[in-house]
Formats: sequence, C-alpha cells, structure tokens
Amino acid sequence: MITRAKTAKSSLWGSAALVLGLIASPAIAEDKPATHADKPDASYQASMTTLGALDMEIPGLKPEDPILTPEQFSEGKTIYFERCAGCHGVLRKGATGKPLTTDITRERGYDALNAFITYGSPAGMPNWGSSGQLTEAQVDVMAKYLLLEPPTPPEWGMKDMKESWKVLVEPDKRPTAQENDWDLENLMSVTLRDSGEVALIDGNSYEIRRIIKTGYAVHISRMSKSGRYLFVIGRDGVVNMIDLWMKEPDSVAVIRAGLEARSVETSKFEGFEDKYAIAGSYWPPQYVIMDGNTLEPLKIVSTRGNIYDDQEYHPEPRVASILASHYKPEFIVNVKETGKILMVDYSDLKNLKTTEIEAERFLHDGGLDSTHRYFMVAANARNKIAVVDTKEGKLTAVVDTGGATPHPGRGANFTHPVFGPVWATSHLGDESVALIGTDPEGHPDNAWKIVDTFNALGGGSLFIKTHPKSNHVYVDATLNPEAEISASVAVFNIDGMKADADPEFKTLPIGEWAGIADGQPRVVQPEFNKDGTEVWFSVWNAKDKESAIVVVDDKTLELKTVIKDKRLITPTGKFNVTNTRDDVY
Ligand code: DHE
Repeated sequence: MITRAKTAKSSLWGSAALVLGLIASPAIAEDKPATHADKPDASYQASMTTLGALDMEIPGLKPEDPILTPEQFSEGKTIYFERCAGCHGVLRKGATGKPLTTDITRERGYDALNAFITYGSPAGMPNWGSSGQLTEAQVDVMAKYLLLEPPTPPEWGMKDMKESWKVLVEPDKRPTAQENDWDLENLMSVTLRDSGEVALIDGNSYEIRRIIKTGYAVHISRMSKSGRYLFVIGRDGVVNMIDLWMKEPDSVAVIRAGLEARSVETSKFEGFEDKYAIAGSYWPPQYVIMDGNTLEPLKIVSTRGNIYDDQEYHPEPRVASILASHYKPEFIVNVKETGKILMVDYSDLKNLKTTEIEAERFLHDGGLDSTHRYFMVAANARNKIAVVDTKEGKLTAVVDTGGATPHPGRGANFTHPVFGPVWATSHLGDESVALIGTDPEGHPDNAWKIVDTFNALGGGSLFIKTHPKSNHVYVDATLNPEAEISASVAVFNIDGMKADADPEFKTLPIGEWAGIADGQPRVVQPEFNKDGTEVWFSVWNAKDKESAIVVVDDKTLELKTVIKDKRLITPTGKFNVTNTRDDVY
C-alpha cells in the first residue's frame, strides 16, 4: 500500500484534539467534541497527577473568599493539578498558558471564570464544561477554587529523599557475573504505563521474561553504560534500579527522587561508567545526582531561576529530558520554562561546574546526532530545535522546523542520498517531518538547516525512528484523531529520497495486524532490536482492554509476530538495552 505524501499541510487540531496528559486511558480522549479549540501546545501538557493526590491545606482565607468545603477544595486541587497545572503552572503563575494568580482571577470575577472554564477560548483554553469533561458542579468548584490563593505543594529535599531511599540488595550481595542466560544486549524494557510496571521481553524469543513493579504511571527506562543496570522512572518520581545480572532480575535500589518527574539517565563518559545516575523533576523544579550503584542521593540542584531571554524569574521551571554526554563527564539537563540547557559536570560534585546555555523556552525531548557530538532538543511550544555542541559546550544553532510542535523522542539519524547526514523530527501539530543537516564538515551548506520537509500520515506524531543498519524511517501518528491513522505507521525508504520531490511512504496497518477487537488502540513508539532487523510497535489500548506489541521485519516490512499477554497492560515506550545504552537511533 503506497501513499503519495500530501503536499498541503492541514492542521490536525482545528477539528479535534487530545489532552495527552489525560490519556491514562487513551479511549477517553475520543469523547472530545469537534468544536474543541485546542491548539497543539495546549493539547500536549503534563498532567500533574501525583501532585493532585497530595494533601494540601486551604491557604489562609480572606473574608471575601468564596466558601469551599474541604472536600470541594480537595476536588478543585486535584482537578487543577491533573488538568490545568501543565499549562498554567503549579503555582498558577503561568507557563504556556496564562497566569491565574488571584490579582487576575479576582479582577475577572466568578461569572467570567465560570464561563471561561465552561466554553474555553480560541487561544487554546479547552471547553471543559461544554465538552462534558467537567460537570457543572465541578466548573463551579473550579471557578471558586481559582479565586482562592493557590496551595503550594511541598518541597522534596535531601531528608525526604533519604527517607524514601532503600537499597534492597547491597552491592556486595549482588552477582559478580551474569547469573541468568538471557541475551541482555537484545532485551526490551517495556513501559506498562497504567499498571506501574515494566515488562522485560526477550528480543529473540519474544517471551515476557519478567514483570517488575515500578513507580506510578511509569514513564521511561534508561540503561547504565555497562548494560547491567536498568533505571526506570515513574511520574511520581520513583526511580527503580534493576540489576539485569541477577538470576531473576529485580530492583536492587529504589528512591523517590521528586514529587512529579519524567526523566532519568546515567553517566556514560569513559571512567565514569555506571558511577552516577540523575533524575529530573517537574516538581519540585530540580534534579538530583545519585550514586550509580545504590541510588544514594548525593547532590540536589534547584532549577528555579531566570528565563533565558527576558531574564524574569520563573518559580517552577521543570526538568524535561536529560542525556549523558559521550564527549565529557557531563549530563545535559534541559530546563523547560527557562529555556536553558545545563551541561552539568559530574567529575567533581563538591565543586559543581555547570555551563548554562541559552537555547529556547519550553525544551522537551531530544537526542544526539549520529556522531554523538551534537545534541538536538525540541523547544516544542516554539516550533524550534536547539542544537548544542557537546564537545565545545556551546549553542550551535536554533532551527525553526517550519512545522507545529516538533516531537522527536530521540529523533532519527540517517544519511540522505542528497543532503548527507541528517537528524529528523516529526510533529505533534501537523503531519510534517523535518530533516536537519548534521554534518558541518562534509556538508557545511546543509548543517543546522532544514534541508527537507515532507509529510507523513497525519498530525499527532510522537515518535520517529530508524537504525544505522536500516534503510527505513518509521513515523507514528499516535494522537491523530482518526482511529485508522492513529493505529498506523508511515515508512519511508531512505535510498529513494530525492532533493526535488517528496518521498512516498508505505502505510503499515499495525493496529489491524494486532487483531484487537475491542477499544481504539493507538500505535506508539517504534523501537528497533539490537541488530536493526526488526521494529517493535506498541499497540496501546485502554487499561481494561487488550493491548499488544507488533514486531515487523525491517527488510520486508511484513508482520513478524504479535506479542499478546494479559500482563501487557497499556504498553507504551520500549527500550532496547543496546540502543538505549549506546544512543543508537
Ligand atoms: Fe513522555 C520521553 C515528558 C506524556 C511516552 N516524555 C519524554 C521526555 C519527557 C517527557 C521530558 C524525555 C525524557 C528524556 O529523554 O530524558 N511525556 C512527557 C510529558 O510531560 C507528557 C507530555 C505528559 C505527562 O503528563 O507526562 C508525556 N510520554 C507521554 C505519554 O503519554 C506517552 C506517549 C506514553 C507514556 O508511557 O507515558 C509518553 N515519553 C514517552 C516515551 C519517551 C518519552 C516512550 C522516551 C522516548 C525515547 O525514545 O527515548
């Protein structure tokens, strides 16, 4: 099935949109009405669910404040953190959305707030009431809640971290050599999002070897440089360190590194392999460097500070992606709201040196180029990719992708027949794929420019992937409102790419191949096996419905196998040990 890439760009979001943070069950999102006016950035905001679950006191009331019972206040707080904080900020001081501090909300008054929450706005505020997502009573609670001072979630410092930290198996009680006969290099760690677990699946036999309990709404896995320790982080900030050498691999240490978190990474520079781990938090806005053998928290650094351009203070800049440099003993820490990329030198934690790079606001996800020297990260709400030279510790470029809301995951590196080495991103807000030249030596005219843009299946893409041994680039469309598109994947042939014509793509009906009768599963995140001969796709259904993993032969683009098991609850990210450890993508 060959589809000609469309040349006219259409906006996905005019007709329907999804609030990704609410996708605890993907099917929920289908209920949004066609009149919804979300823009792409509004549709891709974090849900601070674990903050919403914390007890917080009603801040000191003023005589004119509306009365909310403790139960109503608690409901308002939960709704606010789950649905509003991603845009308006934990402290309501604004992020991609407008500030909602009491000087503003009281000026507007109850009736205006109620109408705003009910009907939304063309600027991107969802129509929570008229779409039926909040009841009239809940809108009433929210309008009143916004008239009160915002409650502040607690900090999470060294004492809290230490209390949450457990070494389950001391280093000297761990194996001295691999005790199982697993092919660890081709193991896949699969996020089981809504069950708070990871599945360890053998990449050769497709057998689920083990399911391991992790943090709440588990998010990503990262590998230690030796390939022995797997680090998994949940949205509640819980980091599990799993020893793959044990006869039955299991957690050997655990810590709660923050109250709301998304990223974890380990030190990879020569001489520091497996020495440190790092976790970044959305709340409190900070990162913590931990011992890579035990997860003992060693150094907590706040990311509160000034925004790179207007230099105004931001009270809650979230830590988004974190990568380990291959060129220096540094972690690359991306701070969302201040738009700063921090190169944190971990060679001397007592005298911590950090290079602070001014990039662009709303940094989110990214990866390295094929040489591992340059780091490319999406400032997604600004439609830009910032490029950092990790060897020199300098900003190389900020590139406008020409598309809406780039979302690369780690991106895709390949050699274009005409333009030479490129790194690619797809987009959440439209169907475009943008290629950026990454070879300043061999192809200086193309370096750090968009050398080509073409269209894939549709908007709502989250991940794009290839492998050095593959001749294909795969682009998902997970959040596309059309069921058929969100269950399919576009595949481009690299050899066939030209300078003057959009490449054609083949559509793989992954969802159909999974043969799931019930629900509306979405296909998400292509990931290669170690050899680059197979691509794995998650077929992500609601929590109470059947999901699957579909494995495709990369040469023939034919179905190889479907992994189904009742334990595979909401599979999303898949992390091949070798590809994750070595940054192969
Ligand atoms: Fe992710 C990576 C944040 C929702 C699957 N996600 C990332 C990274 C960040 C991030 C900052 C980069 C981590 C790194 O490299 O260090 N994700 C967020 C959010 O804030 C957001 C939008 C909403 C939220 O409330 O969490 C969000 N993410 C999702 C999902 O709903 C996804 C699709 C399913 C799931 O399991 O949660 C999802 N995110 C992923 C995956 C990666 C990721 C699979 C890693 C991609 C890779 O190839 O490395």
